[in-house]
Amino acid sequence: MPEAAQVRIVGTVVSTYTRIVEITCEEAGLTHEIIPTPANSPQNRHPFGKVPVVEVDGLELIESGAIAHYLDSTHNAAALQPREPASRATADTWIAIGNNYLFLLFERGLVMPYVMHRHGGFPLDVQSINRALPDIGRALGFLEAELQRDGAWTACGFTLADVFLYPIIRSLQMTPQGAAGIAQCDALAAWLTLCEKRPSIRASRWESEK
Ligand SMILES: N[C@@H](CCC(=O)N[C@@H](CS)C(=O)NCC(=O)O)C(=O)O
Repeated sequence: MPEAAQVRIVGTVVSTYTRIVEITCEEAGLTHEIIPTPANSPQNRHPFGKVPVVEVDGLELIESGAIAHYLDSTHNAAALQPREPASRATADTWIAIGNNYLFLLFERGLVMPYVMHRHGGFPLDVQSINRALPDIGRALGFLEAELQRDGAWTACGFTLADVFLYPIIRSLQMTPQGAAGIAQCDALAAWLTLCEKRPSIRASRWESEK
């Protein structure tokens, strides 16, 4: 009988946050499987109807930040978390920026309108897109300036900051306006290309990227 995966990821298969957990598992060398479950279905045990919910080590965990820190700390010698407190604060700041501002802005402004159009057959919500484009442009300008100045999100190589920011920014790049905006950001585009060389990023590619 095949051995059970060490990590069960209950969530939608094509999801930014499911992918964040997948990348963390890949980095930690943890076997994992996705139990396809829509966010707002009765089977989903997240109290606020979000995905993913993760089962690992006899625990049930929610919230990608808590999940990623747990997996990395317990199964990867915290290799994705800077040891030094100031650098760790920088990594955590980027995770918070990704979760609290970038994800919501990109998801509502471009990613979901295109998902609904391409996969749901709905007319493209041009109004929402046009409303969000100035803020998305400003966010990309901010990210580009930070990367131009520092060369990386932290001074500690590939960290959880990269794990969180990659799927958030990559999903934006998969929309026409997102791709055009990112193409104008040399440092950001180069960082995405660098991430794509990493086995954990390649192993977690969405079907639409293959
Ligand atoms: N704070 C949650 C956010 C997770 C999240 O927003 N997941 C999205 C999928 S990528 C979701 O569940 N969306 C469904 C919804 O909001 O109804 C976390 O960090 O895990």
